[in-house]
Amino acid sequence: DEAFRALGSRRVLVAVGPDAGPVAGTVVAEVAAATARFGGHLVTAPVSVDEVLASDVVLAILGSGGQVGAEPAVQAALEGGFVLGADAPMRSGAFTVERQDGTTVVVAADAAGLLYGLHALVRRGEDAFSGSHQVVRDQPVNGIRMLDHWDNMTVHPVMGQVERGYAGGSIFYTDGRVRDDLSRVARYARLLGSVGIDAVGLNNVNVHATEARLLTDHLDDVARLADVFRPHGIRVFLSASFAAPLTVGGLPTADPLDPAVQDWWASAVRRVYETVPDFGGFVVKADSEGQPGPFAYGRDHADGANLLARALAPFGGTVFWRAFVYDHHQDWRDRSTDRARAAHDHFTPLDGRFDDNVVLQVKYGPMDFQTREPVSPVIAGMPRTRLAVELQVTQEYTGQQQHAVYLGPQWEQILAFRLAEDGRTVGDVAAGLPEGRPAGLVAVSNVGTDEFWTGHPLAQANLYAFARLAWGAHDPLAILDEWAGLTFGDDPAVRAAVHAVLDDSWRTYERYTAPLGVGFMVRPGHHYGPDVDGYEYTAWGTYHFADRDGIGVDRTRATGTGFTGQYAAPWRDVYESVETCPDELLLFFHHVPYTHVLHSGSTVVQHIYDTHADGYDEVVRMASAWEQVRGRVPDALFDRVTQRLAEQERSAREWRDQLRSAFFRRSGIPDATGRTIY
Ligand code: GCW
Repeated sequence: DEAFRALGSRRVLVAVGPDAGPVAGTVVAEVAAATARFGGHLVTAPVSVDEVLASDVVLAILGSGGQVGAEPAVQAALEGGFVLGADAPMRSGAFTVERQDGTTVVVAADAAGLLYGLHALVRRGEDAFSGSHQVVRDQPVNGIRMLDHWDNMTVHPVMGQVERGYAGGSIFYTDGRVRDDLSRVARYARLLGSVGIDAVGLNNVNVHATEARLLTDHLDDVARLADVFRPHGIRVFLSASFAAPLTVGGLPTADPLDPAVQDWWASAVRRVYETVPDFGGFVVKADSEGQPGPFAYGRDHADGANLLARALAPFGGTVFWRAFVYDHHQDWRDRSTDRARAAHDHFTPLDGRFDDNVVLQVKYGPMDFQTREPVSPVIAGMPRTRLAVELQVTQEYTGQQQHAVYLGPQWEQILAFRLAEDGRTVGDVAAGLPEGRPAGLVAVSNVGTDEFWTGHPLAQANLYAFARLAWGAHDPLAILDEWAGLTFGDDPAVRAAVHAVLDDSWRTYERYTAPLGVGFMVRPGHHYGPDVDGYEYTAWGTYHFADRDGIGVDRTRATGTGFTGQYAAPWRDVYESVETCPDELLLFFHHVPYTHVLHSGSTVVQHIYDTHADGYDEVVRMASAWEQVRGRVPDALFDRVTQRLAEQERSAREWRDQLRSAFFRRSGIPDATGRTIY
C-alpha cells in the first residue's frame, strides 16, 4: 500500500462512464482508499472544466470524454483514439499514460485497461508526476495470463491439500468446501489484478471425487469465488474430470461421440453459466497419469477437447486441454519408448482439428518442469492450433520454496527462444504473433495459507515475474528490481541483497543439482533432495543411463530414440550432433563418456565436480548477502528467509557431496582440483 503514496497524495479525477462495471469500481475504490490514506482528493466525473484543470491526475476510459468537460488537453487524450486505436483492434487491457501541462492522464480502452494503467502509475511512484513525458502506451502481449491452482478441497493422503504446494493449505477450500472467509482470496485477487493476471484455475488438474462435483453440487460456492475475482478483471476456470458424465452424471459412458454425453455436458455447462455468467471454462488433464480421457472409448484428444468446447461455445467459454500426456507405466528395460517424444507424437497429428475455443496447454519442456530442458517441440509443431505455454511458478523441481530460486531468467530464456529459421519465438507462438492464433501463458501458482503466502518470502518474486512476463515485459532483472522496490521500498541495501541472492539463483541451483540437462535425480514421490538413481528403474520414463563409462540419453535420429527429429531446422541438426549441441543440454540429447570434452573446455565429469562445488559455495555467499539486511526488513521475514537459506545450504551440500561422490565412484576419475570426495 505504501506504493500508492505518490498517487494518493494528489488530486485524482476518475472518469469511467455510467455503466463501467465492477472493475471500474475497483479503480474508484483504490483511488478513494489511497487518497483517504495519503491526504489527496478523489473526484469522479461528471465534472466541470475547472475541476479537470485542477486535477493532478486523470484516469479515464476512452469514450467517457463527454463526462469530463472540454478541457482541451484532456479531451485530446480521451479522443486519442489516435493513440489507442492506432493498430486496432486493441487488446482488452490497453492503456496510455501521458503528461500534459502538469496533468498526468491515463486513458484506457476498457475498465481492465484502467486498472492496469492505475497500477502502472503506482509502480512508477513520483516519477509519474514530474516533468513531461512522451505518451507511453502499453497493452498485454498475451490475451490469456492465467494461474492454475492444484488445490484440492480435502487433504489428499499423499499429495496434501495443494498438490506440489509448498506454502501451506489451499486459500480457497477447507474441510471439503469453499471457505466462508474469503478475505485472503480477495487480497490475492487484488494482487493478481494489479499485475494483469486475468484468469485463475480453481482446482487441481488431477480431479478427485469431491472436486469433480464443483461443477454440480458446489456451484454456489464457485460463484462466491468468481464474485471475489471479478472486480479485479479475473475469470475463474474449473478443472473438469472427463469421466464426470459417468461419475457425477450417472450415465453408462463418457464417450465424447455419444449424444447423451454431449447433452450432459451441455446442460452441466448451462447450469454453470446460470450461476456464474462470466465463467471462463475448463482446464482438462485427460488420459494422463491416471486421469480419465477419450482413449477409453477409442477416441482421440481432439474428440475429447471439442466435446467440452462445444458445450462452452454458446457462452464464450474456453477449454484448456493439457498436452502433458505420456506413458507413466513404462518398462525401464524398454529403450525404444521415450517420454520426451510423447506429447508431440500424440498431438501434432491432430493439428487443425481443435475448435476455436480450445487452447492446447503445453508444458515448456518435453519432460516435466525441469531446471533445464529444451523447449517442447510441440510449440513449433502445431501452427493451426491455439497454444498456451505452461510454466511452473510453484517450485516442484526447483527447490520447493525451500531454496531461493528466481525463475524469471529461465522463463525469459524460454519465451525468447527462436523456434525455427523464420525467427518466431516461443513467446510469439503463445501470443499468436505476428499472425498466428493467440492464446497466452499459464502457470501453476505457488500461493497458499502460509503467513508469507509463498512459504519462502522471496518466492513471491516468481509470482510477480510470471505476471509481468505474461503481460509482455522482458528483462527479468528489471522485473526483479521492480518487485524489490514495491515489496521492500527504496532502501538500496535491501535491493542490493535481493539481487545478490536472486539474480543468478536459477543457474546456481542448476549447478548443484542434475547436470547438463539430464534432469530428475531427485527423491521419487516428493521430488526434494538428491537421489541419483531414484528414478532410474521406475516406470516414469525419466532415466539417465549412467554407468561406469558415461551418462546421458541418446535421443538422436542416428542411434537413439529419434526425438531430435521432432524439431524444425536448425534445431533438429543442432541437437543431433554432439559437436553443436549446447553444453547445458548435452546429456538430454546424448550419451557420452565422462571424458567427453565440452565446449567449455572441461570434461563432463570435471564439469560435474566443479559445478557442484561452485554451486554450493554460491549458496554460502547468498546467505551472507542476506545477512546484510538484518534490521532493514521486518524481523519475521528476515528470520524466515534466513531459515530457508540455511536449509538451502544444507541441501546444496548434500547435493554437492552425493553427486561428486556418485560420479567419482562410477567413473574412477579423480577431481583434478583435488577437492574432497567422500
Ligand atoms: O509435475 C508433475 C507433477 C504432478 C502433476 C503433473 C501435471 C498435477 O509431479 O503432481 O499433477 O506434473 O502437471 O499434471
